[in-house]
Amino acid sequence: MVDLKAGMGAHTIAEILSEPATWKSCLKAMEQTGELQSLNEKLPRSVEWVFIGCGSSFYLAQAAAAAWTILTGEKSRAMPASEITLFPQLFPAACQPVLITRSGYTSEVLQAAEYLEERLHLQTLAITCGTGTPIEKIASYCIKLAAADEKSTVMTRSFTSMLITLQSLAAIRGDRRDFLDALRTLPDQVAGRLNAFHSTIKSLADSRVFADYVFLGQGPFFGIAQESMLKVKEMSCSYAQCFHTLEFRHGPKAIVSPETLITFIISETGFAAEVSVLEEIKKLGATTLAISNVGDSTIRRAADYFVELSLDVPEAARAAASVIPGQLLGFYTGIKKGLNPDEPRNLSRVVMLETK
Ligand code: F1P
Repeated sequence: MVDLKAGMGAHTIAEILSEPATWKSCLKAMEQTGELQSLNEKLPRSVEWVFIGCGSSFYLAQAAAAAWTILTGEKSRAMPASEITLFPQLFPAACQPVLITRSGYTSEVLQAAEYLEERLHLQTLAITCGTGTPIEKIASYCIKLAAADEKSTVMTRSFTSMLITLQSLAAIRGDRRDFLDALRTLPDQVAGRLNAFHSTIKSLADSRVFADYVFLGQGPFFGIAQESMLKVKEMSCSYAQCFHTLEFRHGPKAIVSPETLITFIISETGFAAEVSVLEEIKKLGATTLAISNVGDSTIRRAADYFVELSLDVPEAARAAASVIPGQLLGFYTGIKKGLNPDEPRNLSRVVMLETK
């Protein structure tokens, strides 16, 4: 499917296209160990859940927090790990902290974990794709998804696999049997759609490079829009921004021109309101990409490019699949600009800070 010059980005594209199979392995591993059920029994109820991370893992925390409240009815929020150690007064003392870190080595996450365990005496839950990592030693509980670990610097299958695993825990906590059953069907459904996503996004990226990439999403799709923005920044060194869809009218639409690609990750819940922003922004002359589970004539008219997810699962369960077009856009725009998505400029796979 993918013919790349000199293996440029070979790890990243292989890991993106391996997502459905990786999700299947992670879901199976969780079922076999039953660790999510036992965690659900051990972890406190009726407290706020605070999802914590850095970079992609912070945007994952945003998507996970939205899904947590939708599936359990419990309060939740997302915070970058640095906020906990720099402004501890902003952290809710009585809560269940969830530390998200692909590598298990990120300094801000380890510092936050030590502070929460040792100073606030909270039993933290960590989720990681690493094995034998420092976070495992600090956190009280740790979910490990070794099958989702990656060679590439940027997070792709680790992001979606950790999100789906946290959604599974939320569905168990919220007694949402239907959601768990739906998640089990997601890998095969997405495997059947991947070619369509791939060819639409590759033809978009091959057609042109934009001066500015904007990603819009609401609810459980805002964190997904954030992560899609980061993928385009990291892999193609392009200028990219993210907003809540309806917030785009309140000022940011001033940047709209044919040089701006505006990507709408459209929810089912806010469909009418979000599509009316798409129509308005198209009239202002933007180039538009719409990602939605189903498309109607309005979307097909107002979107220059359209990715129809067409997944038979509840809305929140579509979050992981809806980030794949952004991953592919970042990848192919990087390739088009002659960059190697496996080695993004200025980036390292893990941010480890010197301790003063
Ligand atoms: C994740 C992260 C990535 C970023 C870069 C540096 O850290 O911030 O999001 O793309 O690769 O690391 P973690 O999840 O390993 O803590």
